[in-house]
Amino acid sequence: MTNPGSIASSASAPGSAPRAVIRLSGDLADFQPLFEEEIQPSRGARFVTLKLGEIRLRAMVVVTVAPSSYTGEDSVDLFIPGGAAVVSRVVREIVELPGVRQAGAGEFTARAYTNGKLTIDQAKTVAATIAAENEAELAEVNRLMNQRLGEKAMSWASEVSECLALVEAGIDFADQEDVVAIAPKALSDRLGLVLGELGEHVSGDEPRESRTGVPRVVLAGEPSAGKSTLFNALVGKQRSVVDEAPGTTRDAIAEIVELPGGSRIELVDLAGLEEVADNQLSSAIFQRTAAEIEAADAVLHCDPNGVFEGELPGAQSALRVRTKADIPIAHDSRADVDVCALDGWHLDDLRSAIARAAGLAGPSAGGVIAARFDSAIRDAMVHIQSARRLAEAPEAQWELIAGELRLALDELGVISGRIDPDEVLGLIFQTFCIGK
Ligand SMILES: Nc1nc2c(ncn2[C@@H]2O[C@H](COP(=O)(O)OP(=O)(O)OP(=O)(O)O)[C@@H](O)[C@H]2O)c(=O)[nH]1
Ligand SMILES: [Mg+2]
Repeated sequence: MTNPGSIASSASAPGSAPRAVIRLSGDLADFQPLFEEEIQPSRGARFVTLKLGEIRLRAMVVVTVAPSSYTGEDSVDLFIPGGAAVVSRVVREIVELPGVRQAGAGEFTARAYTNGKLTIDQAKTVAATIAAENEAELAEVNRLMNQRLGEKAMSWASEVSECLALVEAGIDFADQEDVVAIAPKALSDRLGLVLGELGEHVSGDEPRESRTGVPRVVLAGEPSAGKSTLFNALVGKQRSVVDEAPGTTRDAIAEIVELPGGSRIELVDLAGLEEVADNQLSSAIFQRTAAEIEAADAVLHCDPNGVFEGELPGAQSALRVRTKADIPIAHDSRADVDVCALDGWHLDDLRSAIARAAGLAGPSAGGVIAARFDSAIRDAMVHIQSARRLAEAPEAQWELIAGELRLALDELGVISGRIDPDEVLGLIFQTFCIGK
């Protein structure tokens, strides 16, 4: 996946800032035409002059030299004034140099991996940490990494390879009747043990079918949390009644909302969740609201205090939204997104977060990796199961068993990272941002 050549890209966030960082990696000679001074392959920071056509720009560079740089290649970090126009001009000048091109997403880290600077697990952690958009996602990434799946896959793979070696030995000595490399029963037992362990590491859910229809996203929270105001702001019209009195919304109100990337959701404004349902009507409203929350594809938990205490009905995890963010709070907000529906502050961030929560924005890095590993484990289990069935058949077909075990090993190799990691790498590095 890594094309050779020198690469460059902006490594700081888009938009204006006091300073921007542009990262270069590859052959220093390729970058030399950009500088008035000669760039020596020696580690350290120095001031240089950049040649941008007629313009001269002073900049600071930090040079790191192969093999001790991040990528394992000669690398230069350029610190320049952070105006958007300056940054794009400098990047354009660099990528137009012969031998230099714009770095692809995750390419710096991909190079670090291929040059032996990072293990696959470390590269995945970099990817996942960058991509994790909220604490819940980060926790999921950590859970995944802490399982040390790579190491476990290695031990499963070594057990399966041992079985395979014995089966192959049996095939090689098939003409010598007294040599039995492994008895079918012993093979079946050993494979049974591996299957048991694999089964513990596969997630309970079958891979999710692609969604049909429009995901339903509900606004939940205490009365007067500002749900209806937020609903109207996202819908773009005064559809739901807003009032300062709590308990204004009683029935669920739904509208289709378009999100960034063109995906659509059905946004549902709900009644506030009261602590106590004190009469029959409010009890009925509570039941209806709880049912809506439980059935939703994504829940926006609205709390103007940013505290998010108390469970929502149903075990759903929710996106935490601090509403009324124009009103200061005396403590840190625990929200995933802080918004003000009155002036639209952070509503774009909220729209993107909704798309992700509703599963519309493409999987997160952690999710991609988890899903790929999960399917590798499932596939390995399928092959080991068929090897086992073949071994238990009255007439064991050793060639077929060996074939199944080889396929199982290929799948386990995806997780342990030892065998052809291209596909996994591709998935991982695609989830990176450019410049990392
Ligand atoms: N300062 C400020 N006030 C807001 C904001 N959003 C809503 N409010 C006010 O908060 C009050 C309640 O707003 P609603 O949108 O009706 O709240 P709700 O959660 O739908 O309330 P119920 O339907 O009763 O559960 C109204 O007086 C709104 O004007 C905000 O972003 N900032
Ligand atoms: Mg309301």
